[in-house]
Amino acid sequence: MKRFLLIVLLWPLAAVAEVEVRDAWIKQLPPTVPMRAGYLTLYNRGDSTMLLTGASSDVFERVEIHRSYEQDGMMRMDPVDSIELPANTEFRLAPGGYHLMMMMPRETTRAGDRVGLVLEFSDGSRQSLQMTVKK
Ligand SMILES: [Cu+2]
Repeated sequence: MKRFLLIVLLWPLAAVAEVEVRDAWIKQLPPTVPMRAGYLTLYNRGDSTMLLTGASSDVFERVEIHRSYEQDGMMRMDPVDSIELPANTEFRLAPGGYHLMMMMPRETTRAGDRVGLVLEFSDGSRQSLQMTVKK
């Protein structure tokens, strides 16, 4: 029993990830819209560069990393393989720039719902978190 408690108490320390994730959210859209953007802030607390290399969610068939940009007065977006996260640097995925393209929803979501997301990094680590659905 004592050993079990010790493991439980130590677990949160062991699980601290090198990249901190904050303010993860998705825009609420009707289920008929096949894609929506997800945003979050990443902070690399480590002392070496990390790459965000992928993401997945139980609620969406596919999640891609995209970059929005303006060209000839039109907003466009392209998939990218990864996002570079230099050591001790914050990186924001925000409207008008980088985002997670959440594609083909498997469920209807409503404002206030939480959607699970798994991020994959270049060191092989994964991080599970919740995104909040917002209007
Ligand atoms: Cu996109």
